[in-house]
Amino acid sequence: MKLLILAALVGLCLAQHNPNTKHNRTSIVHLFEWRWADIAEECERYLAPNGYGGVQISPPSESIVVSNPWHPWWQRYQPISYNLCSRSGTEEELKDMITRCNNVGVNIYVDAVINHMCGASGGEGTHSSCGSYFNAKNEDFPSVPYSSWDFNDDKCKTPNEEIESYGDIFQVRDCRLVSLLDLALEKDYVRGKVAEYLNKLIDLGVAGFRVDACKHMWPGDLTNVYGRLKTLNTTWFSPGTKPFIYQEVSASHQNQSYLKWLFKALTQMTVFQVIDLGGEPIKASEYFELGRVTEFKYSTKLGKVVRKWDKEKLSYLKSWGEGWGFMPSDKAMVFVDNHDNQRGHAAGGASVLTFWDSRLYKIAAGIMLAHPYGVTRVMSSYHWDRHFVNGKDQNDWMGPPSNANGSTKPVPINPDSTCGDKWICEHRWRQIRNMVIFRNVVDGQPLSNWWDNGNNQIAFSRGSKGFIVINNDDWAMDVTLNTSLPMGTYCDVISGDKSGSSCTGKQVSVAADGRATFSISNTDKDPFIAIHADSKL
Ligand code: QV4
Ligand code: CA
Repeated sequence: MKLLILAALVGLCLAQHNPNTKHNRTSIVHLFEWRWADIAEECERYLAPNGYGGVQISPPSESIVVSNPWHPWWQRYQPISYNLCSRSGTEEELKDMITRCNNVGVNIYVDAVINHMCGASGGEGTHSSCGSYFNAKNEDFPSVPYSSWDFNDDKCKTPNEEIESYGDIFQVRDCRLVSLLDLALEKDYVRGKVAEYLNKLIDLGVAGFRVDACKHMWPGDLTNVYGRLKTLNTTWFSPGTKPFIYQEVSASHQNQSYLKWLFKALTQMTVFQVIDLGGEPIKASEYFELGRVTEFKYSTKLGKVVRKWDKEKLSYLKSWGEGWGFMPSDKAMVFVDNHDNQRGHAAGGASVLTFWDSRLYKIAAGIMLAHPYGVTRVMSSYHWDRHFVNGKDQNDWMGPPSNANGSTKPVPINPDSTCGDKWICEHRWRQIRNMVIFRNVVDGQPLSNWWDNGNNQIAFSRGSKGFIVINNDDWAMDVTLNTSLPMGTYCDVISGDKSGSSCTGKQVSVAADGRATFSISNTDKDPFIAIHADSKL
């Protein structure tokens, strides 16, 4: 019996569902399109001191370089080889970053693009990030090497090799996603090459992978590839630790020009079946055994609730999580927005909140980070010039701040600790950073003391470690609530910071019986208050 329990525990510790974060840190930040050199600095000067557990980096593999449009961010989702030079830097810089982040206890998670290589019309030549030769038409990628034998062409049954219907699981997995040459992951050779790439990164010290486009790969093929992975580098992780794996299984794909989409939708009714989130035959649950899965419904629904669309209210969050039809918490990776849905790519829709709606965005991030559901990922974006025509952003392709030759600019840090040069750095916003710390402090504590006004004022505690109160109604709130926190004066980490024995924001005094009075005006800069064990004065 004892042995069985031990075996179960070991199994749990080894699971690929565990982010392997250190020092009780719980959240990951996606430093979208950041250079390796800047990430290394950020780990040391900001992420470690502020309790971030890890960084999701943009794909480090060699990719195509697109010049029309001008160096779009999405070129990095079109691999040319598994060489490690990219728009974010050289292999040396990548190694240096992984080492320096690990040395301060911040994990690195790699965005792994293994479903495909570049698009069929990617041309030929050396317009690739390490300068490797390739020929897309002949499916020739000599620096892997892959040749036409290594792609799914024969398996795909559509006339032009494209995925035409998301209602057909064979098409979704064996045909091309927006013309991207689809790898034959059933082949031992291809599996071996992909595993070799991932293992090289494991040797360098990464803690896990965000696996791109998992819906387009058979779970059986992924089982095989993951089965070939090494355990993590013992310089930084305990022996036998498996890489953390979180798989991108997004809901429907709608990345076509609106007219093209409308035409298809009208001529081929099947398209309608796949537009809604969760309406497709491929289910996220097929991937649960293998690792965590991105819960896109979380992002869409949270946006609706905070925007109060579709008659949604904050009080409905009482059953937030599985109660909303989301996947089990221990399988979920959650986020307010991601690099796709913040710019209208892929699933999510208009409700998704982003830095463009900063006040509501902070409320949403606050809810996500205070609530126990899932592993949380904070988005860190750059600004681009949005230009809407008929509801579609014509500039959704725009890459990060860059120099005239297309190279990515560094991230400058202003004296007030915000970022300059169009880097948004949501992860440095006081309200978000302090809620990341809140989540670390309350980790493992149950959600308790739920309170709501039946509308858009809510509050809850996490055991006796933290308490959050939100007013998203159009009127002021003045309530006395049970917090379960020990008696004392606490610094509200949303309106300010605790510094030494004083507080730069609102103060909350909790009485001996655990009760405290909260006043939040609907016109407050940020209409919520959060206090926790470490913000006690
Ligand atoms: C276009 C047409 C095709 C045509 C082709 C040929 O759309 O119909 O056949 O030209 O000329 C880019 C362009 C896209 C272009 C394609 C190939 O935007 O217009 O096809 O390149 O040249 C990102 C972007 C895509 C981009 C892709 C590759 O979002 O726009 O395509 O990178 O550069 C579904 C999936 C999900 C996916 C999501 C976007 O199930 O897995 O769509 N999400 C992930 C990533 C995402 C990435 C990919 C997958 C692909 O998060 O960022 O797509 O790796 O929901
Ligand atoms: Ca595929």
